[in-house]
Amino acid sequence: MKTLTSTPKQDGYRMPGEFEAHRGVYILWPQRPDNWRNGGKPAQKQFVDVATAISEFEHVTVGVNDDQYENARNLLPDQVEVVEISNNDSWIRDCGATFVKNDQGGLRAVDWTFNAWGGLFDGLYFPWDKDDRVAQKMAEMEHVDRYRLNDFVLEGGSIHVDGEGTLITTEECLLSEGRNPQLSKEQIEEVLKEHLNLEKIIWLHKGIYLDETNGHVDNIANFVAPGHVVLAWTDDQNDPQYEISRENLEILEQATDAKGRKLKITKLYLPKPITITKEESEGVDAIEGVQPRTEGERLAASYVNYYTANGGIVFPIFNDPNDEKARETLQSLYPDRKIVGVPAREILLGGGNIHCITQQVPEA
Ligand code: KQY
Repeated sequence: MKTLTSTPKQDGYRMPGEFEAHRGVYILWPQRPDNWRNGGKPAQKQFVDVATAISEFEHVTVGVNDDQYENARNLLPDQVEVVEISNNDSWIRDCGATFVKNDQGGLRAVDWTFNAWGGLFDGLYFPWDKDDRVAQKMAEMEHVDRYRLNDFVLEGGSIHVDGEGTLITTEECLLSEGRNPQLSKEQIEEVLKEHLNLEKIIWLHKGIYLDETNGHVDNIANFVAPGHVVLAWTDDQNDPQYEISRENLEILEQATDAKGRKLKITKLYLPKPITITKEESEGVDAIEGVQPRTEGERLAASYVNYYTANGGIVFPIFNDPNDEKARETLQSLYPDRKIVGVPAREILLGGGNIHCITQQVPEA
């Protein structure tokens, strides 16, 4: 694997939309007891369910730390590949590689700097050195060259692209103090355009209320297809989420994409607010410098945090009346894909959801 000094745009590589064909997907195994309750056991069960659901559609590789290899191998079904990939926690959407491809069958990895969602400013844990090496290891395993950005912090969950030159993100995250405070908004745009081969960036204001990632876009909006965005929504005007979603709707309604198209927008209704129980809170080791899990705290639950697989959509369900409504909406958005709901409260308790624990490798 070579580390390249050019940029994907210079070399004719672009980031495809998640709805384009995949070679497979990576997941990392959860275990840290200061993020996952009861030593990660309940979360591991739901990661197994997610990996199993996705494996119906495409090849799944699960990366684990050495001390969990045997446990993960025993719990995961045979069709899921299990390999050792050292990590600090299990959010491969954020620490993993972003893959770019060209029209001649070429595939490469973009390896951003990862600092656990804000580094020493407001990051969620320390250290994050193993996480920051995950993208390089993925490039090695996929036998592709990589672009490494030592001076630019980015998580994969903070961006979505349409594969035709447009990216959506949030100001709350990309302009946050803990990422790239030395760069202006215009300079950040330039880095993204150069490394993902883009012409247009649509800036939403904020992500889901109380999202500990500083408002990742992958919890609030996604491209269904070029020209079509799904947006997390509530009609409850007393919910702080209402104003956030309404502002984003206005931005999307006024936006045009890289091809000059107006966007079609579909609302995906949120579950009712979900909070941490006493038992859940008490199951997490309280460690200084790590995001606390306090009883009664509201979690950033959203159906938008789904994974688009080859021929399928795997989305989180929360034992909520809106689970069924979400399934219907997703089925109408993706008539040719099978819609699979997986109970995901344990993943939510760790601070993210199904999209956050996956990272696809596009078909070259
Ligand atoms: O939502 C994500 N993309 C990651 C959440 C990280 C939470 C760490 N506790």
